[in-house]
Amino acid sequence: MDLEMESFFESAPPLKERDIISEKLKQFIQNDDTNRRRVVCVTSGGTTVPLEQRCVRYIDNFSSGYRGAASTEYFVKAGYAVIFLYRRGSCQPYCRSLPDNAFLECFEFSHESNIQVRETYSEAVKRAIRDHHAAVERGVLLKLTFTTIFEYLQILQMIAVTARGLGPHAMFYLAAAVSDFYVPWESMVEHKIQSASGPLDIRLLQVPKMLSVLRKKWAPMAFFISFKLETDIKILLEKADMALKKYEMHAVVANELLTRKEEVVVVTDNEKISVHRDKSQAGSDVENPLIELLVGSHSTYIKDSNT
Ligand code: PAZ
Repeated sequence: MDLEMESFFESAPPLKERDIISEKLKQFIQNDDTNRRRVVCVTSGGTTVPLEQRCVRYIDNFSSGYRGAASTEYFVKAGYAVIFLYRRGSCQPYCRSLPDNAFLECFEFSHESNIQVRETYSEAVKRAIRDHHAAVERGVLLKLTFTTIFEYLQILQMIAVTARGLGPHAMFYLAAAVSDFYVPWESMVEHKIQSASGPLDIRLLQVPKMLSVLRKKWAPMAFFISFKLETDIKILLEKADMALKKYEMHAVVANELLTRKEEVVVVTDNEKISVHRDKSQAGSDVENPLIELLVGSHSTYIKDSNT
C-alpha cells in the first residue's frame, strides 16, 4: 500500500464495531450462489474532520447525500445489490418524497387516539416503507454509516477487499464529498480547544489519495465511477479529465455546485456525455438517466472482461 495511506490507517482511531461490519459485509456479498450478482458500493454525504479527539468541533462540508440516496434506489431497481455507505443523518433511500421532519409531519392522532398517517402523505409513506423493506428483505440493500474521514476510509477499504472476489461485477460509485485535508489523530488535542488561548492555528495535512489505492490495490477488477465537484465551471471538465487519467477511473461524473441537481457530465476516455434532468416531468431527477447510462457501461465492461 502507498506509504502515506499506510500511515493514515496506522494512526487512525480503531473503527468501532469492525467485526460486526465485517460479518455483515461477508454475508451480504456472499449472498449469491451464482457469483453473477452485481454489487455496487454507493458512497454518500460528507466526511467530517475532527479537531479534537473527544470531538466537540469538526470541519464539515455541504453534501446532503441526496445524490447517493436517489442513485441507490435506481441501482436497486436495475437489479443491483447496493452497499450504501452514508454519512450518519444524511438523506436516505426511499425517503426523498417525505418532508424533513417526517415523523411529526406525516402522522397524526386518530379519533381513538391511535397514531395514523395523514391523508396527504399516505401514498408517499406507504411507498417508502414498502420499497425500503422489500430491498432489505430481498438482501439487496446493506446500509453502513460513517461520520469522520477515518471511519469512511476504513469502511471503504473493508468493502473493497471483501468485494474483490466479485471481480468486474463489483462497482464503486463514489458520490460522497470526501475531505481533502485532515488533522492526524496523534497530533490532535485530546480535550476541547479553549477559546481563552486566543486565535486558533491548525495544520491540516492532505488526506492521502485513496482513489489510487482503491482502484489499483484494493479492488483492481471492479468498475469505478468517481465524482468531481467544482464551483468554477471553467475548470470542471479539465479537472474531471485529469482525475479520470490519474486514477484510471472508468468514468468521472463532473458536476457544478449550483446546477448539480439539473445536469452532470459523464467523462470517459472517449467522450463527454451531458446528462440532464427531464424538466418536462414533475419530480424527475438527474440520477435516473445517469444510473441508466452507467448500468449500460458496466454491462459492456463485464462483457469485455469475460472475453
Ligand atoms: O450530496 P449531494 O446530493 O448534496 O451532492 C452530491 C455531490 C455534489 C457531493 C456529488 O455529486 C459529488 O460531486 N461528490 C464528489 C465531491 C468531490 O469532488 O469531492
